[in-house]
Amino acid sequence: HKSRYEPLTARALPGRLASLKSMGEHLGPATSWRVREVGDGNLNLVFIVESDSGSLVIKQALPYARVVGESWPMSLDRTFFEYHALTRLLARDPGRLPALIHFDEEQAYLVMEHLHPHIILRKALTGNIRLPHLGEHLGRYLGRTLFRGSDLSMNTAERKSDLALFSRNVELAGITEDLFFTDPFMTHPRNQHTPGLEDYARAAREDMDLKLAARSLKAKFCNCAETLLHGDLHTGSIMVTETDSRVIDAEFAVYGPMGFDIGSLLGNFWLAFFAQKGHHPDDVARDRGGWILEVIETIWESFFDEFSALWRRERTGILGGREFFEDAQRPLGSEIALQQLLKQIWQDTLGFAGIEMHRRILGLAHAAELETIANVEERAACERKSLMMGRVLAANRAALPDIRSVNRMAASMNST
Ligand code: SR1
Ligand code: MG
Repeated sequence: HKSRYEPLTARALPGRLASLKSMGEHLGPATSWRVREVGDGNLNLVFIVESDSGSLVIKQALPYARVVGESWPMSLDRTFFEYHALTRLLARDPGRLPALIHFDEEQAYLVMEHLHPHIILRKALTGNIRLPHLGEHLGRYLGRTLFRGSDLSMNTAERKSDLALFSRNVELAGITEDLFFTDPFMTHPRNQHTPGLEDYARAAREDMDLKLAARSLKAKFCNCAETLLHGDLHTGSIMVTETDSRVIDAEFAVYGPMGFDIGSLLGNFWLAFFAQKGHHPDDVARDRGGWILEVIETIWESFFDEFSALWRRERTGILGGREFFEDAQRPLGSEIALQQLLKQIWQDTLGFAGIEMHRRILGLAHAAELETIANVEERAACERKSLMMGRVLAANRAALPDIRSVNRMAASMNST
């Protein structure tokens, strides 16, 4: 029934959405709406609609990948999955994502709260704008959504039905399988990299330990349906002000390992850290780029604390109901099980971060923090350090004990 779908344009939008009750309630009559298209992501159209009464965002899927064009057809279903993911994630961490106003399945668009004066986190990182609450917001978001979307929290019927629903998000899961775990470690026409990185690109294709790590992490992503993931949690999927942080763009949502969301996010933060030298060399020389490492540490620690707190007070699901350890070993058994799980999530996190750091430099979709370094030699220098770090994270993940020592390694790699 998608034959009646038509992409919106800024000019046509007021006429086409005029009869939508929720739009009228927020914005008043369509004749007063001002519309601009602002999408700068890889896939979709994004419109901001403003009037004297307020503003809203409309996000509409295109039947192809915007970043490549019509030669890469893509189904419109991703809006359906984003809608369902948004409802779940909002319930699990209220207020940390934009409010949902309306979903139109046939036209594949969502109407959402317009976040302003928020900016995309990638821009804040590149601009060296400090965000004092960011680490805590994101760590708590990860703890809550990853715990509450899992067997630790959900009952059998709810969990199996969501697993089945999000298992149908096959097209976007397939993109992740290819773009994260496969393309960067082989020759592929979709790959691109900064001139000067040929030796590193070749090394990534020939490095057996790295390729084995990529393969086993891909297997984990495909086979370990541990929780409902955001699925594309990078620094372009977060909008910020000094006091607020919001997670957007959950269309890649799928059941997968908890470490995938955490690792994707931390990998992008480490990329932003290495990119700082290309944007603010004087600050980095005075060691002020280190604030990004502090955010990384806070994210992991806040995730750890929130997840542990939920484990202790909210373990109502299929896996490890509270009565399971109700014997002489309680609470010891429960605490040991928690520490075992957190250790596994930690190692997965590092592995996925290392893979994300490779694919954002050697694959199709790059990170704006690095891409906006105009001097090609400087950019390549930042990217080499990122790849060195990413390799250690992916291949040596079992040997890295804690977030502080990993950050010390990042700082020392950046000091040369
Ligand atoms: C064709 S899609 C490329 C990338 O853009 C999205 O934001 C995801 O990160 C995906 O891997
Ligand atoms: Mg996105």
